[in-house]
This record gives sequence, structure tokens and C-alpha cells, in this order.
Amino acid sequence: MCGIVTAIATRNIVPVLLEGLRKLEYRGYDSAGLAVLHNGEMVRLRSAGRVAELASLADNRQLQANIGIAHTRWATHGVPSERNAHPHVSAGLAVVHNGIIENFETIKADLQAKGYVFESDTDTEAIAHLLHHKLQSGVDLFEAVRLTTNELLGAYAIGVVTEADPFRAIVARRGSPLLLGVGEDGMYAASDTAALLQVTRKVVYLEDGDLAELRLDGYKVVLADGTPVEREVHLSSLSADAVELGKYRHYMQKEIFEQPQALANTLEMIAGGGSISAQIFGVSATESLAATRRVLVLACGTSYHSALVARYWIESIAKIPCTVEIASEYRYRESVPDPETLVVVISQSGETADTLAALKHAKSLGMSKTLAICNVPESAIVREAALRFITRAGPEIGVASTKAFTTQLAALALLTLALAKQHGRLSAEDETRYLTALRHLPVAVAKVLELEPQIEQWAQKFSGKQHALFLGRGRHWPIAMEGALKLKEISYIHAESYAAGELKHGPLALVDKEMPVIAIAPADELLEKLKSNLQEVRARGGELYVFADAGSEIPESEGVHILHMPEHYGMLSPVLHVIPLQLLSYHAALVKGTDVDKPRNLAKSVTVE
Ligand code: HGA
Repeated sequence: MCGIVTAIATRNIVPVLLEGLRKLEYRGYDSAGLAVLHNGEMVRLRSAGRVAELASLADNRQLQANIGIAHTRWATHGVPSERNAHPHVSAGLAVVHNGIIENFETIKADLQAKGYVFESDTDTEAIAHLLHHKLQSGVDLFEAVRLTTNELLGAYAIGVVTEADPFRAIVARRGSPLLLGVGEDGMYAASDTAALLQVTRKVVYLEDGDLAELRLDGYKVVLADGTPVEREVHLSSLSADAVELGKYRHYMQKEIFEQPQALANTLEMIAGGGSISAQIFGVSATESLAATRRVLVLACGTSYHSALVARYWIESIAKIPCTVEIASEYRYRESVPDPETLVVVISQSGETADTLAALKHAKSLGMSKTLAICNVPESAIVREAALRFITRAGPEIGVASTKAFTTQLAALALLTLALAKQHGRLSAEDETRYLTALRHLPVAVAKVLELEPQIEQWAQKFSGKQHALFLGRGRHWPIAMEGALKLKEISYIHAESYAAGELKHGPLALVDKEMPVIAIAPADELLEKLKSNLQEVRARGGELYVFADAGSEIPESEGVHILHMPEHYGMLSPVLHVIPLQLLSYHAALVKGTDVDKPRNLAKSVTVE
């Protein structure tokens, strides 16, 4: 996903722009570029490769400047190439952009009719020419950006500089993230704080619709209608090194608490837009998803659990048959290939050997429609797949995956909606409803994280146990699986998960007072069935720990402990229900004193078979 850096300062800002881009590299990108005023002239450099290449281009030119914009691109409109890399220019004016302009085709056609010639396939170039056109009418740069952004539909964060007005840079946002950095020697802006810590800790978060002017001696912010507005200056406590622990005891705890931000980053593409575009999975996705007749998801471990949740979503919403298979099994069994199947591979690192091999195996069987969902953009799996979606969880250090899992779920929810839409099975009303729920997800997750103190108390009771049973039904059954996996991998307590309806077919024999039973009890259509299963446990003396949505109406009683979750969150409820299970295993492990971030016998990237 792309990133923006903008700077105006008394120092040479070229190294600042480049270092800022390096800090944004983790977001994933396919090309990079910058535009600066060097001796008053606009110089644009672009590279279809890494930021390091752009840096050496800048070095060769001995580029020096006091004002400029820079960008890492993750293509949505037009293939990754130098020609499509940002900044895009229109007669001495340069623009960088994150997001998708949904009405760019109309704007483009209009501008072409006025004589503007487009050099790229991007939606962004339309912003540059529209801005130029507005300037022709005599308004100043700031007003021209305001008028331009008011015509844009979709999501954007933009940075603008122009030769004609060398003493200010303009930035604006709606949907995509952007914040200002107030420096000692000038003003800065970037997609995230990490890019600015090199120059300042004083940051100003822009709100949707905000427009800001950056000058050497300060800045101003206005709303979309031009009304001036004050935005608070925060002192960032972020460390310059994003993977430092900060106030947390372990990476796992830090990563659990980073989930609202990780989800917001992953969902950036839909933050402002009113509709879902298949293009977020790659330039050829529209065609590929429309031609998909079946979905096969291949993954391992936690990623496999996210796939299992997605199966419920894809079949019930997109109405497309979906199978999920453990990658290490798939690669070695004789299966029946089907070229109309979309093969989805999921891996945090993108290097998981079994998943990579399964992807190659599927391709060798003639299945060329492939999609990688990964957290590491340059990884082998991403390079191997035709389509990709990069989750933006940021570096995940703890071996037990947490934020990678919830961001994978977010990616899979987007895939479900994109598939449903391509197949004409998503009404405009449902699209709006699902997208609204997705956009609200970071806030909903933050609310669940507030339950930590209560979960800590529960964890005390678990640490003395040898075994635990996790129960769930429907799309929460995979969440029970994930809860059991988390508990065993970091606290070494033996845990099993079952679809609650399976209890009486065997595992009920294990239940006694030494076997805590954890139940995931969302207030959904299966709740009454689940309640009967819980009665079966209670009748055998099993102690129940129930994560119940508000409205589940399961009374607390002797041997039945209830933790109340927020309102039922519909389709996306699994994303919320996994959070307390992550916290439960983390705190159980703390009580047991295990090495939380590096559990015995396990490695983070499973690059061996
Ligand atoms: N739509 C623009 C910018 C894409 C983007 O924000 N990627 O993360 C383009 O395709 O160039």
C-alpha cells in the first residue's frame, strides 16, 4: 500500500523524503517517486523498483531542495511501472496520492475534452490535471486544491507542490491516512508517524475532509468548505523504531493492542469510498473474480483458521462454493484441478514453505487464477501469485499470530464482498451496510480490548489446568480453533476445539471439573443450539467460561462464568470474538511464566516443510 511524505523546511529535505519513504516501506509498494523544487525548477524522479533505487537516482542528480513530495505506490489503477508511478504532473505542478478516485473516468473524459493529455493509466493523474485546470481560473493553489478535492469521490490523501507557488505545499485527506509533523525548521506531512519521527514528534492528525497548507513558518488547516479549523498537536510517544516494545511487556501484548490500528491500515482502501472495488486485489482482479466459479483457500496454522471463517462468508454472501485446505495436505494429495477456481493462499510472512509449495502445485495443475493474502509485500508467495492483497498489520514479532490474523479476516471480508459484487449478489444496500461495519471495526475492536482486566482474572484460573476445551458454532467454530491454538502454543496447556454440536459424539466423555470449557456465544442464529450444548457440559460438572454478546441472555451461575462482549457484530463478529481469546492465552502464559514471544520449539516464519 502506498505512502506519502511531504516536506517544506530550511534544511535540504531530499534525505528527509527518502528516509520517510524507507519508514513506509513496510506498508508494501511496487514503485516510488518524488518531486522537488531544485533551484526553483520541478524535478521529478521515479523508479519502478525500491526506494533504494530512487535514493541513488537522487544521489546521481545531487538533488537538493527545500520543498517536495514523495510517494511509494501500490498500484490500483494501471500496472506497476515507472510511467504510472507518482508524482503525476500537470505543467509545473506535481501530485502524490493514496487511495482510489472512484469518479476519475468522468473527470478524465471531461479534461481530455478540454485538451489535457494523460500520460499514465492512473486515477491520480486526473487530480493533477483537474488541479491545473482550477488554477487556470485564477484561484490560488490552496483554493484550487479545495475545489478539486470537493469534486473527488472515493478515498484520497494527497500532497501537492508547484513551481508557480514555491513557498507552500498543500495536503488533503478523506479516507486515507495523513498527518502533519510540526518541525523546528519547517513543516512535514506523511501517511504515518513512523515517517516523521526523524524530524519531529509533534504531530497533527488530519480529519476526513481536512485540507492543510504547509509553510516554512507554520501551517493552517481548513474543512472541506474552507472554514478554518484547529487540530490538536500531539506529542508522539512512538519510538523511531516501530518494533520497539514501548510500554508493553511482550510483543504479543503490543500486537494484540495494535489491532485497531492494523485494521484501520488494512481497510484504508475503503475508508472513504461508498463502494468496494475488485481492483484492491490487483489490476486484473475485476476480470478474475467475475470468472471465478469456486474458491479454494490454502493455508496453515492461524491463517488456515482465517480461511475457515471466510468459507462461511464466501458461501453465504457471495454464494460461491468454497473449500479450505491445509496447505501441507493439499500439496501432496491427488486432487481434481479446476481452472475456474480462484486459489487463495494466506500467510503472514509470505514465506511459509508449505503454502508456497501448495500455490506452485495448484499452478502446475493449471489453476492460474491465484490470489495471495500476505503481510509482507516482497515475499515469495506475493511474487508467485497473480493477484495480491497486502494486509497492513505492520511487523509481527511475536510467534503467536494476532494482528496478522484479524487483518487477514478483514482482507477476506473484502474479498467476499468483491466476489459477491462481481457476481451481482451484493445489493447496494448490503454493500453500504457491510462497508460501514468494516469501517467501524477498529473502534469495535478497541472496545473489546477494554475487557482485558476481567480476562486477566479468568487467566489465573486457567494456569493451573492441564487441558481446556473450546466450543463454537458456525463462523465462530474456527474462532474456537484459533483460541485453542493460541492457548496451546504459548501457555503449553493442552487445548482442543470442537464444533459445539460434536460434543456428544465423543469429547463430552472428557468433561469433568478439571476440564474448563470455553464457549464462544455470539447472539446469532445458532445461540439457542449452543445453549443446549452448554447445558450438556454443566450437567457433567464442567466449568464454563462463556464469551457472550450483549443480548445472549446466558445467566451467570455456579460454574458458569460470563464475559459480556459488546452488541452482536453480525458477519464480522468473529473478528471481535477472537480478541478475548488472544488475551486469555497471553495472560494464562504470563501466569505460567512461559516465554510468550518465543514459545518453545516454534519459529515465526515457517520457511521449512
Ligand atoms: N490509485 C492510485 C494510488 C493507489 C494507492 O493508494 N495504493 O496504495 C494508483 O493506482 O496509482
